[in-house]
Amino acid sequence: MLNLSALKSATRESRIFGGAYQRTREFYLRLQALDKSRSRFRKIIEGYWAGRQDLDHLVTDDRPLLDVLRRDGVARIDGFCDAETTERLASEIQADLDALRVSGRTELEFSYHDDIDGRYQVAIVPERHPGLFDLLHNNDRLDRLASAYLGSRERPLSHVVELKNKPFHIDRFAFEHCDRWFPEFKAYLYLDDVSEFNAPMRFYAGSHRPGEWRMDFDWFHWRYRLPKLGIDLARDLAKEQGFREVYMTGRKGDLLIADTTGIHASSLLREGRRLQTISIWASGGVFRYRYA
Ligand SMILES: O=C(O)CCC(=O)C(=O)O
Ligand SMILES: [Fe+2]
Repeated sequence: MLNLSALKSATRESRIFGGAYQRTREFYLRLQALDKSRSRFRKIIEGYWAGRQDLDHLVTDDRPLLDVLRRDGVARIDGFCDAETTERLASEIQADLDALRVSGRTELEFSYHDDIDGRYQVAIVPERHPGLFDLLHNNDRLDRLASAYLGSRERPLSHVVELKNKPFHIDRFAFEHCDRWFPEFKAYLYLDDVSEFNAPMRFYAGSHRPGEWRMDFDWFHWRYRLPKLGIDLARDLAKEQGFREVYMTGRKGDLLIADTTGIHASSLLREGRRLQTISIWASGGVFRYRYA
């Protein structure tokens, strides 16, 4: 039966709170319009680009890879680890995955992951995962590639193992976004085959390069918080700017490298699971922080 008085009070409340919400939103929009910090941000960005060094000599055999990364913002190293090594490395995290099945929630420095988004991360540490840590943390090839790409000598900032195992969950990265407003180099080691059915990352190739189109997003990110673009805006931009939306599938043992300053998002897990590691290299001094 329809409860009229409950309906009336719900309507009244939604009007009151809806109005408050609208006024708050307008207030923030006005505040942003008045915000004079855009020119300061522009100078910081220009300073960042001017401070980059030419470190191309660090890379010899991987030169074609560096070129692809510069062009597209994303590239794949097929068979980075052979099958046997991949199995051995994956076995190092089995105990953590078993523990996840019980607790269902993982906490990291800047975020937590739980059953709601069906995505879990565990930090890779030398005591628990010696082989994985050594492969990712003491990898001269990756340090050189990352440093040449970033234009500064860098070492990795962090490594995690990530599991996605809840089919049809919309996770927090489903919305198109750019992880940072200055370049970063991320490496993803696939510990599962990744097909169109188990959540390959979507990346807008070409969107990692600096450009006027992204100035407002980057400024907002620097000043307030990470903006989420969403699929419509991202696809409009792709059409306008000539970005190409690609699905980053691959095989177990492949390594995906990406500058996630470019627009990207997760895709839906339809079946099975996706297990991978994520490592981050980034410059930016005081702006260092982790956002996977
Ligand atoms: O899960 C994905 O495919 C994308 C996640 C993401 O946004 C990232 O790794 O930066
Ligand atoms: Fe991201």
